[in-house]
Amino acid sequence: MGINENSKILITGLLSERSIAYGIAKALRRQGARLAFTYQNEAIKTRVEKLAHEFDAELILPCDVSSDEQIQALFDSLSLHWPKLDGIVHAIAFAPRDALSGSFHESVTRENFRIAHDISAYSLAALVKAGLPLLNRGTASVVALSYLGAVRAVPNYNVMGLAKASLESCIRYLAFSLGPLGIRVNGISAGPVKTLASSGIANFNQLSDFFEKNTPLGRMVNIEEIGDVASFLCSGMSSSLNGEIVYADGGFHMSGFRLSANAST
Ligand code: 0WE
Repeated sequence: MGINENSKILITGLLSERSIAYGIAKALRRQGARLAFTYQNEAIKTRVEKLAHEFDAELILPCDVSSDEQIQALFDSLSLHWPKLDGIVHAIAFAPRDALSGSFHESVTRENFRIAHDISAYSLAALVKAGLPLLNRGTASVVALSYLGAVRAVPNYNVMGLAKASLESCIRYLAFSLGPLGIRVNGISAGPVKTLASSGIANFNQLSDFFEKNTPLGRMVNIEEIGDVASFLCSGMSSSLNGEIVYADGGFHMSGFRLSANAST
């Protein structure tokens, strides 16, 4: 008997076997959850379907979160198979690539600010708003993925940091307004993971080297570990957590500095 036994959970953001959504699906499935997935567009449909089948996906539905119509259509279709839903996992982020390199003040534009916030932050509110009629009162749980760049200035992360700050605030406001309905909303601020989204990012290797050398656990976090945290947040094991941001980063965020490169000190 797993901690998510028979929970019906919608997972967004699955794109490859390195996606954080993949690690979350694996953990939730292992804990007994029943899963549905979204894919952004026809170009990635078959790819996502193949991955989703590994988790015995019951539904695989299109949803580009930049479209209100597609978000509504997602829950309309979902409700035909699942009249009720126990959780939503938000694992979607996007900023135009040129926004994610160089100095913030030079790379920021009105347009890349708008896109980053629309896709990475507003989409959480939009999904929860449209999915609310399906979410089980008293037990449902929403989980979204954030990153330290929301609360610290990280080189190159730039306008994505502002969008993650907005996402974290959105988590708190949703937690506040849905708490009385017994629906919880929490976030996971994960350490850096090499995914399709992060590969090819300027200086990502430098960033992960620095992370490994400076996080107390001395290693990267993997998507299975992030999945375990998500499974916990989706389960009744976390019934008292609401509006929380859980750092899955081996202690990186709370560290001041270290005195030597020796892993034992
Ligand atoms: O949130 C993220 C990355 C999200 C992301 C990635 C891309 C790459 C491809 C959003 N938009 C795009 N747009 C693209 O065109 N992370 C937490 C991973 C990440 O991304 C960084 C990081 C880290 C860590 C970018 C710069 C610096 C650090």
